Amino acid sequence: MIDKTVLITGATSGIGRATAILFAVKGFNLILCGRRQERLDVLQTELGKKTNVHTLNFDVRDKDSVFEAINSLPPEFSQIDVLINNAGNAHGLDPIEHGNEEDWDAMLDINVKGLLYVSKAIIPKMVELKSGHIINIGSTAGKEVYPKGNVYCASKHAVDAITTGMRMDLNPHGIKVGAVNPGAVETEFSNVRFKGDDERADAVYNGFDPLVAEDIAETLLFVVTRPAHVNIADLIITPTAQASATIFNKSE
Ligand code: NDP
Ligand code: 8X3
Repeated sequence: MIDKTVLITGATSGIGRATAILFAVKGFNLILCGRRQERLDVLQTELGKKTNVHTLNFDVRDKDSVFEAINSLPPEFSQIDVLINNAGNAHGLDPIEHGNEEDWDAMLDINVKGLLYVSKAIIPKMVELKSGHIINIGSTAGKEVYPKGNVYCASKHAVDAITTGMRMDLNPHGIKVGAVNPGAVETEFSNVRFKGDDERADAVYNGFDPLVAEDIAETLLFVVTRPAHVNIADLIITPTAQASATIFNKSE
């Protein structure tokens, strides 16, 4: 058992779920968050056989729920050593003139403001203890903009800026801050973006080998297990077939 507690948002699917599974095998204490209770229950049962697991059900958009959930942690889980801000999604892929305002709200509220609320609930204790590690899941979409990506890219550019700002502000307190920025990872991401249109979602990954969630989980394990004097500030990871947000080496 590793004497470190890791809180992962968006642990019910994709990157967060794969990270929870790998970190459980490695013996980290885990606080797993999401909105889908039945998936949290399965994680609690399965991963609870390997390590200490506590689950929290809240919507990161709901500020009060975020603070209530994190403040309700039992004493044995109340010192969070590592925060992985992973919850997020794209909603829609439309030119700006056809953009759906609800999609815009969702992306900015979840990917940006939700990340801030969760961080705000956890940072004060890290500051008090003068230790901690925050890893924000950004994206290649936070490094470059692509056609129709407008607001999703803006939300991930915001994550990029917030990560840099957090690193500067938390530097005097001995807290590590960094980002992991994946390219195309085959998860439920595209199903959410295309609102359950599986055919359109699957087509995103046709003709090349995308990353899988476990690739990002292994990367996060590397980031978290560096010695105390080493901080991975910013890391981009793409499929070999992906050269930029729009350049893919695809088979016909
Ligand atoms: P998934 O859709 O598979 O997982 C998203 C996770 O976020 C789910 O666990 C979901 O849980 C949680 N989530 C979504 N909305 C909320 C909310 N309002 N409140 C609380 N939790 C929420 O996608 P990925 O695993 O791919 O995405 C994880 C992160 O990686 C995101 O930040 C995404 O932007 C980023 N990313 C993904 C890439 C990809 O190609 N897949 C590439 C680059 C970055 P629940 O529904 O149970 O609440
Ligand atoms: C997810 C990667 O290229 O679909 O952040 O925006 S992309």
